[in-house]
Amino acid sequence: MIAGMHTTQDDFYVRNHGNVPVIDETLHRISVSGQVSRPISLSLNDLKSRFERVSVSAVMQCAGNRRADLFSVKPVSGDPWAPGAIGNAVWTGVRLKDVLESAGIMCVGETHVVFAACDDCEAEGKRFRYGVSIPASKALSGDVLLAYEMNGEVLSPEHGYPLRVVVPGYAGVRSPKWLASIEVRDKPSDNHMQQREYKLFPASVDEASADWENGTTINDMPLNSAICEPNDGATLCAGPVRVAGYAVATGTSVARVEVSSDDGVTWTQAALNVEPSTPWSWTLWTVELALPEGTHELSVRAWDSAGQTQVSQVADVWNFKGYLSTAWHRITVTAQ
Ligand SMILES: Nc1nc2c(c(=O)[nH]1)N[C@H]1C(S)=C(S)[C@@H](COP(=O)(O)O)O[C@H]1N2
Ligand SMILES: [Mo]
Repeated sequence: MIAGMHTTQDDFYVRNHGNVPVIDETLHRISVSGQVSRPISLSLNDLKSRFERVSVSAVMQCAGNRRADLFSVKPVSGDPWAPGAIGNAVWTGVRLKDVLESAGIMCVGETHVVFAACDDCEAEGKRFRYGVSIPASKALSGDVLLAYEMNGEVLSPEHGYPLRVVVPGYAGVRSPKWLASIEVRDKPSDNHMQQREYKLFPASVDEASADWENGTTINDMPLNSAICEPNDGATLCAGPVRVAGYAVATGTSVARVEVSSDDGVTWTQAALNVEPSTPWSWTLWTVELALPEGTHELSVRAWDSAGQTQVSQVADVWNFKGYLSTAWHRITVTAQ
């Protein structure tokens, strides 16, 4: 079920690689260092009083959203997310751009903005603090926020209190919660989260053969859509059935959403509900299908403003880490 255009904090999925740190907002400082002419250390109060307060409505989604679908081909590692590792919220805070500019960011050649967080993670027998990076070009785009509110409420501990990064359009992994520091430098973060997770490999590669230097770093999220209503496996009354869900595009916009009950032979176009004045939100859609008695497989696919669509077969997007599961979303329902 999608309750509405914006997902409440309580309904919003939570993805934590480590603990939920307990942070005293009055003592917490965020440092900005590296290739800057004026390294700074900011309290939450400094951020709120020195920089413009701005809001951006944007989707947060895990690169592993819809991973569960990939298991039908071959097992993958990671949490078997259904289509619910996604939400849309109004994020409020300050522009990362404004903070970087006040520190005097120096971009010479390839430049990255490296974030470190406060949570302790563990992988390959090592403990480390969560950290990732984004290219400076994205960091300076104006829509990337250091956010302290979600839907007008103070961030809850699970969603990153007191401060998180929100990188609209990028995979959730690039939006660290419990932000501790920002460093500007000439290469991406050395952190395990950047180097050994959230990289895309072809189907022929497995855990043992993966050359991590050559995997594609997942930043921008691809076109995707999913059916949220009815539930997979539901039993319904035969006749007109309301089918609803979301579609999401980054960089482009959702132009069309279609639902099929005959494996893509024919399609019915859905009505779209687009949030005005933000390119980073999801598009909600609904359609009414007349379903006769029997068992039906329903599929959805979206088209974007560049005329691209989703592939039909899960096998075409399978990868051993289970990222970017974007084939047509299919559910099975029984009408009686
Ligand atoms: N510090 C920190 N930030 C993090 C994570 C984390 O484990 N630690 N998980 C990331 C991942 S993989 C995702 S998908 C999003 C999820 O954000 P949410 O839990 O607020 O929905 O947070 C990202 N930011
Ligand atoms: Mo994620």
